[in-house]
Amino acid sequence: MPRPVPVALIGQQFMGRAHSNAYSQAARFFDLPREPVRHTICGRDEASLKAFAERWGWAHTTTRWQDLAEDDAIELVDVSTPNDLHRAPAIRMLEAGKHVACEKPLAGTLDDARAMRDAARKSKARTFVWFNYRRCPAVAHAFGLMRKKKLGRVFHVRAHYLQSWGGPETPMAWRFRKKRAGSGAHGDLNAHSVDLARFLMGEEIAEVHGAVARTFVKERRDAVTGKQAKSDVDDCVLFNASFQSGATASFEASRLATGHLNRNFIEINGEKGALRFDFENMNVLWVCDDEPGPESNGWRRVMCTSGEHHPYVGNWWPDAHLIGYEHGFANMVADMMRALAGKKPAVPLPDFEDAYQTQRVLEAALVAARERRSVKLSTIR
Ligand code: SOE
Repeated sequence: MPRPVPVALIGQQFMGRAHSNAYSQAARFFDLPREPVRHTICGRDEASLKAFAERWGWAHTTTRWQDLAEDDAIELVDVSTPNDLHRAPAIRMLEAGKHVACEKPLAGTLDDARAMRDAARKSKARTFVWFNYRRCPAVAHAFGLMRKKKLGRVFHVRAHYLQSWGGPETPMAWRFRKKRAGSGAHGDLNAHSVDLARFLMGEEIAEVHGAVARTFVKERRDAVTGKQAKSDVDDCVLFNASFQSGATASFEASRLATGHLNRNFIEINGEKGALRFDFENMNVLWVCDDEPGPESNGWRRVMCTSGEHHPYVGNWWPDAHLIGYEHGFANMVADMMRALAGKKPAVPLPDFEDAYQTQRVLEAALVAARERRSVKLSTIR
């Protein structure tokens, strides 16, 4: 039996469920050098915590995240709280010598993200950030093609993450409060796109050339009080950027993109070919190259469902059987366990240092929008 990794998870909402499921599935499907054990679930709502623990297989519960730092049995703490509650627990856990896995974006503000990055630098513990889409097999396969330089010199990166659930009828939630979330669609969705773009390109963004941020829905009904409350985050942010190599990049995140549900889309155009991924069809990677010969060139729809050829797939079902949203999280748990055993993950895992670079790009876009100008990343620290 591989050495266990006792895990504590803070948060019992959407991500609390996604991560609980991943911790319970990973060791069933992967032969892991270390295995996650669901030790403690931490949440503020005591009334629902016991039922959550029972349903998702957590052995212990607590309503105080501070308890986790003092519990020697816990090795990895997963921070899956709203963005304003990442910094304090993450830093405290690192100081206590625990490994930390934090939800994205790393934080609601660049200050918080920097403090977390600094704490990680001082600690011997490992850090991970849940940029889950890196671990869709089609994206991980694209990463392999990019590392093999299949596209040659890259000219363009085109990313958008479009949702449509944020209309005026959607009630108030922490995601619409700047104090809690830091930003709206930007930190929620552009964070994923910027991470994917940096991950696939293997280089940093050097400059943001201009941005627009807009809040269309300024008030929402508070489901508890029934009163109108201020919705003060962006509903969309669009920006243009350059990579260090000179490749251009465009980003658009919106929660008001009528007709799109969860369109996490990225396309890369290079001198020898192009790649395209869309999460709404997540098992597919579109590839354009000159392989068939000039008479048949064009986009090929590659189903990334071959255990032999595509990362992670061989751990799940027989070839050609599709996987879904939750598998990306389980794939990430498998890679975290490999990393904690000193082994290589299937594709690189983002840590606090890496996620801080994404946060700098997000900040540069906000400055560009506010001050209506270009922003060099070297000025954002
Ligand atoms: C909601 O906008 C949300 O769940 C994001 O918070 C996730 O990060 C994204 O993966 C899907 O949409």
